[in-house]
Formats: sequence, C-alpha cells, structure tokens
Amino acid sequence: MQVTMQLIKKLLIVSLFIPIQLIAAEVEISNAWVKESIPGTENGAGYFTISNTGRSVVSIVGADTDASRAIEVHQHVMRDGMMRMRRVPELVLEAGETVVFQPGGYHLMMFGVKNTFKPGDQVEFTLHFSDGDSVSFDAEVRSIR
Ligand SMILES: [Cu+2]
Repeated sequence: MQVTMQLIKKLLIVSLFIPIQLIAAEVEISNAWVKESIPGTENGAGYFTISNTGRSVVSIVGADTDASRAIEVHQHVMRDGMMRMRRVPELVLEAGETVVFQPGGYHLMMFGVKNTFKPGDQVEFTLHFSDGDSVSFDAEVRSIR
C-alpha cells in the first residue's frame, strides 16, 4: 500500500511536469533550430514553428535566451529593392494560426552570441506573451553547409 501511494505520487509529479513546456499559452512549438555560427560574426538567428492551439488570440511580445547579450523578434522585409530586417514588437497569432520562423522571414535575432554555435549544440529560448505567460523550448544548432 505504502509503495503504491509513493508510486502514484511519483507518476503525478512526472505527469505534471512533462506537458508544461508545450501547453503554456496554448501554443505548440516544433522544429526549433539555430543557425551554426558564421566565423567572424557575433550575431545569430533562431527558428521554429509556432501554432496557436487555443481558442483565443496569442501575441508574442518578447523573447529571452542566455546564449546572447540581447535577443529580438525580427522579420525580413523588402524595402527599396533591398532585403532588410525589422524588429517585430508584437506578433499576433489568431486561434488556430501557425507561423513559421525561417530564414528570409521571421527569426529570433541574437546580438552578441556568447559561445559559437556548433552543430548539435542546444540553445534554450523563452517566448513571452502579452497575457504574461511564457514558454521555454530547446533548439538544436544545425549546420548551414
Ligand atoms: Cu534579424
């Protein structure tokens, strides 16, 4: 009996911890990756796919990482025939909407990368939402060759 109760407690703890990363703010994050560092640059970019699986609007208002001095949500835009980047202060996802962060589009822009990103490294990111919620996830560094 004693053993059974302990086992149930353990199972409860495990089941409480596993889903937290994915269900906060009712978003799902997948395919998270970071570009391998380009020698001589101190900036980096992170990518992922985010789906709003809830019934209400979710809005990304910021990001955090320990891997760089600063981080911003960015988007590539064409202006005067030139590809430029701009900061996105708020990215709104309607209920059911999926947004793909990918090269040439949305990205997590890292300024002052502390350690060179090598393929296979893990980088942790946290996204902050307008309702005060946040979600953390790991991204794997991928080779760009
Ligand atoms: Cu950028």
